Amino acid sequence: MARVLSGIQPSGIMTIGNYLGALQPFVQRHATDECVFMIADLHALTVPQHPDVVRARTIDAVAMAVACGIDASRAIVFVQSHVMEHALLSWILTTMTTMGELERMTQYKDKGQGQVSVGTGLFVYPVLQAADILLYDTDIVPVGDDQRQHIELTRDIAKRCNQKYGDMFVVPQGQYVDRGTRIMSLVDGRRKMSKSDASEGAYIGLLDTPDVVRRKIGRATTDSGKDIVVDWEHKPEVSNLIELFAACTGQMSAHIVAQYEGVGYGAFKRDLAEAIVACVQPIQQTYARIRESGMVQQWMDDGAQRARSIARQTVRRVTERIGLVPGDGHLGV
Ligand code: AQP
Repeated sequence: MARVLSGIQPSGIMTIGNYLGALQPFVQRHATDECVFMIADLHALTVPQHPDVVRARTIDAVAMAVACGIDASRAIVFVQSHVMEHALLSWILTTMTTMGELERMTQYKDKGQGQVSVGTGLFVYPVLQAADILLYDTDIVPVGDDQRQHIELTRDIAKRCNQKYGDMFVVPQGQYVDRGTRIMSLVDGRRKMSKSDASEGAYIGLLDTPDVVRRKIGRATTDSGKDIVVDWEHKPEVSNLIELFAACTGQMSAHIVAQYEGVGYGAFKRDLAEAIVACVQPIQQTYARIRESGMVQQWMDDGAQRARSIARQTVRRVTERIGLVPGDGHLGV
């Protein structure tokens, strides 16, 4: 069985993009792989956050991950800050990473755009991400193409450490989702749909009511034409709506295109909105039941315990190899 690690930042209500691009494919791996799913609260701190909001969103994210189908009794579902080994290994790996490597990462530039000053957390977070992955001897990391640079950095760090200290880490493989599972913003087809987008109209949240879904899709950007075709270069917004329709219904986009030939955007959007409602409603019902059940704390505690037992073995191996002295209760030994 391969060990597969995925995660999500509690930086907002999860979107249909998070579900179709990350959660749903991850759930499908339960049968074949050993699945580890992390709520990346330490990563969420890399941009300014209100403490109450981080707290609430972390709990929401655990509940939502389970509502989306992650089985907390099979997969290890945990909150990153509950396993302190992440911070320890992250620091150790920081000492093995160069400024040049981090300066080449484009994500911190994107996320820091428009900010008066960029926090160092945003700059070094690829190292924390490397620690998240290497801590669990992860074989496979399913991610979007935008994460390719970070996965390559993780692999470079792992290989460097293995060369210097003997086999210390499993070198992970990135598994990249294709375009169809990358959902773009409803107002700009060239930008990814994001849960922290300042404009609520840019995304479908998994807790959006049917009326909100209909309104957002009704107002989604199209273009002055009327052809419903996939043409990412000239019609990115329409292409995105077609892919979203296909992903929600499990159909091929070519089938959607054939079905809506000559119909016009209005009828297409109405049907798309209903397809989205049908996709998110069962998740919302399960989510409501989970919140009533009061199970979230138990899942978090259980997940942290299981995650910690793996993370500690890795930290023990690493600290021993690099020369840190074991001590009572320190370094997970
Ligand atoms: N639009 C998307 N389409 C497909 N997959 C997506 N993912 C995110 N957006 C889309 C996938 O969701 C997982 C969790 O991502 P994350 O929360 O760690 O960070 P992110 O990729 O930056 O997601 P967001 O929603 O855009 O968050 P914010 O707004 O905080 O930056 C990842 O597997 C990601 O590929």
